[in-house]
Amino acid sequence: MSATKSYGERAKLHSNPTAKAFLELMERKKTNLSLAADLTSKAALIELADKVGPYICLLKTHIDVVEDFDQDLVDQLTALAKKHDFMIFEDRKFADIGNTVKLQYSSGIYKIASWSDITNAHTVPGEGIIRGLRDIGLPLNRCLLLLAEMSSAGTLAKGDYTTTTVELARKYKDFVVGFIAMRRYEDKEGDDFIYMTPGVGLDQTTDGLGQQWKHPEVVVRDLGCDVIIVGRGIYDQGRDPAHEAQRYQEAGWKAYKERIQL
Ligand code: S5P
Repeated sequence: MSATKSYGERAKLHSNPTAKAFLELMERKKTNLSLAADLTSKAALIELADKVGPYICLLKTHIDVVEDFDQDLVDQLTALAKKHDFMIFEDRKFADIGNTVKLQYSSGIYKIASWSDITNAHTVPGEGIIRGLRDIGLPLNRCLLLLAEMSSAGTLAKGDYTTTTVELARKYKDFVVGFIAMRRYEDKEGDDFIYMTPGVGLDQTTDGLGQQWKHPEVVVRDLGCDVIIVGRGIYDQGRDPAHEAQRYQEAGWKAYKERIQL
């Protein structure tokens, strides 16, 4: 059962090189915190990533909200990833047919596949979306998360949709390394998926727009997820991002330790 194993033990056994490197990174840096850096200015995004970098394993971007995006932003984020030892996850939520997502992933202004270690996709279109992204990502050592559930109120990603998404992940294990999910699913022989969970907050439970925030203890210890994704809880106005990131890192790590009972 991967839920009770340490990230380090799981890294040793993992067959996907990027997932392996990511699990090793979490163990080495003692953090399961991902920053959701939803900022619209390049300078602000770089400043936030530099401040919060020491506390995170993963920087999650929405690169298409940045108003002054350029290649230099990518170069700077990549340099910060090296400096602080974190990986990058462009939260693109691909949702089209295989041929179209190949173009969206590799081309256009953002060229996501050239810099983002991890990206994600909805399974609404069926398995062609995974095959298209895999054609581009696998040769570059990238990997994919599938959105099996969502954190927002009234989400349609549930029941059979979630079950089929998990089956698709098993079918394309060489490229699909985990899920955006609200809880850990039962393992089958040979499974070791990484569960990343948004909708995490220490101080508030909702944003008035459908987002639902849960405590890291619930998400990691009780529901078995591996990575907490936190945005506004860290960078909202009036907060000190480095201080908040440290709080979330400590809370996430404590919950993980309790889960694996070290
Ligand atoms: O179901 C989801 C999936 C994702 S990736 N719910 C989410 O909130 N997200 C993302 O997580 C969302 O796009 C945002 O970037 C982040 C949550 O940010 P917060 O400010 O609510 O913590």
